[in-house]
Amino acid sequence: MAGERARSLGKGSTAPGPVPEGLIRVYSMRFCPFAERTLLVLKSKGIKHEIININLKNKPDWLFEKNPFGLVPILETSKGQLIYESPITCEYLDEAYPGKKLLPADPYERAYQKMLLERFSKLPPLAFKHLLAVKNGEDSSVLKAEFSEKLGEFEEILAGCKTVFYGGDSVSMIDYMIWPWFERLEFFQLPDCLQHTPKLRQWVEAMKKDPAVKATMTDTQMLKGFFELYAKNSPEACDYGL
Ligand SMILES: N[C@@H](CCC(=O)N[C@@H](CS)C(=O)NCC(=O)O)C(=O)O
Repeated sequence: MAGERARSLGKGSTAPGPVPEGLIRVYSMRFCPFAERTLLVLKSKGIKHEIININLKNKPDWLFEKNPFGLVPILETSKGQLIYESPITCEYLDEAYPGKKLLPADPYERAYQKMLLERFSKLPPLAFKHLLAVKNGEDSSVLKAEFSEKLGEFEEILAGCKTVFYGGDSVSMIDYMIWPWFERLEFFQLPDCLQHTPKLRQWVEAMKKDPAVKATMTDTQMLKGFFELYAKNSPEACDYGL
């Protein structure tokens, strides 16, 4: 029932029991970029965790008791505490667990990363709309131009940083928060968007060397196979490839 490659729990399933002491649970979905943020932080900090995959096309009723929005990711602690919304789950993990801190200690630097994340939040809906437009055979050029323009802002910001990553010369929280959408550029049919962003291309190459990134990468063909089913509302979508 638990594990990265475990089949998802759907309607009619029993909610998993209490989380064992010394472990944190993440309710996830194998292809979800938001859940990937949480997994990146769990893996980067070496936090012992168990993964419960959720069937988002046939949701268990108990999912809404864990998160009123009915979305993943959700964290559950051994004390029964529940934490949802990906940036909040990641900040929680960074604060609650020892080891490498992913958010900067300096209040301005922390605020800066959160402002960047807010700016980045315009990109995922655009990427998704672009994918749908291509899939439906519609003209996607305006969406692509808008996406590229926003990406250009992130190129300029990185050039201004004069470091490999957005928070310095090692990976920090903001890099993990935005990475899942860069990993999916080909899936979103936007691979050539990096053509005019040399700094971002270097950043992507540097990110690919990060152990947490390596551990969470999903093959584009798998993503495409998943999305074919997801777009048709198939209850098999979330278990694609298992
Ligand atoms: N704002 C949320 C978004 C999470 C989200 O949209 N997750 C998707 C999966 S990628 C989901 O649970 N979808 C189920 C649905 O839309 O009903 C976060 O950052 O955690």
